[in-house]
Amino acid sequence: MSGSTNIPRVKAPGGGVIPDMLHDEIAGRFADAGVMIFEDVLAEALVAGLHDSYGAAYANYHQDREFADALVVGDKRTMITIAVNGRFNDPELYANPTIFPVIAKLLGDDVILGSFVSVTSLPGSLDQKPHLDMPLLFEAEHVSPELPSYSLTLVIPLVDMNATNGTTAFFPGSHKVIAAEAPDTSPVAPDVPVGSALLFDARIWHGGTPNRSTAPRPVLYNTYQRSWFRDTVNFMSQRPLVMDATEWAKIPEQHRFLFDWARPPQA
Ligand SMILES: O=C(O)CCC(=O)C(=O)O
Repeated sequence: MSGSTNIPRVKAPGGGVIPDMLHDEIAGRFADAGVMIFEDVLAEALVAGLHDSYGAAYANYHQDREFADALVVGDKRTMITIAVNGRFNDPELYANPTIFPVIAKLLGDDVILGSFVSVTSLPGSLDQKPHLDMPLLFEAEHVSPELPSYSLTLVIPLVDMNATNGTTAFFPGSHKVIAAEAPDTSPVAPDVPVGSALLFDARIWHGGTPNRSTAPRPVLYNTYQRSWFRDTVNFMSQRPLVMDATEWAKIPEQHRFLFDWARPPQA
């Protein structure tokens, strides 16, 4: 196991963006732990608006059953594709000025946004089995811990992630270990309040914790990938990225590269 047993937290000085000179150091700390929390990166009002838009468009998924276009990822827990439109079509979300430079440092400048979804746990959901979101890249597993990151997920809570609503528990450093199951240690289950966000490496062991509240707990899950990498296991029955030509036109030129691979017809 690597030296990391906790989840590093990063806060931009004065609530601004992180100076360029610190990106290498932050990327190094991320590479060691495989998970990192970025504090106070989104205005609470912005997240409240996203929560409203999410509820208006996706409440029909708040049922304990299977859907043709969503994935059950655990007990009362569903992965839902969120269309990049309205409030969700916002560079603060997909190219956040504090977090994105660190993502680009870790994945290279030709990084893409591979999927844009929510994971929503319903009241009464149980612990999710610790897992990796996808199989390791090479069958010769010993190769994997040596590799730099190739897929990172940014979790943006739409309600506070905590022991009541449910959070995601991580085994820091486990992305550098070859194992068929999660480490035999206690995971770290962080509080991630609305306005903060959490980044994790696809190779880290993790699992959602129970939702003990009376309301659904949606979190946005933006997965960034090196341009050559595709997730071949989680999107068998739903599209990873949904965006029509009108929304495409609203993406500022400098961020188009994130979406180019999924460019809609007529865009
Ligand atoms: O619901 C959560 O907090 C974690 C979800 C998760 O890890 C997954 O669906 O892969």
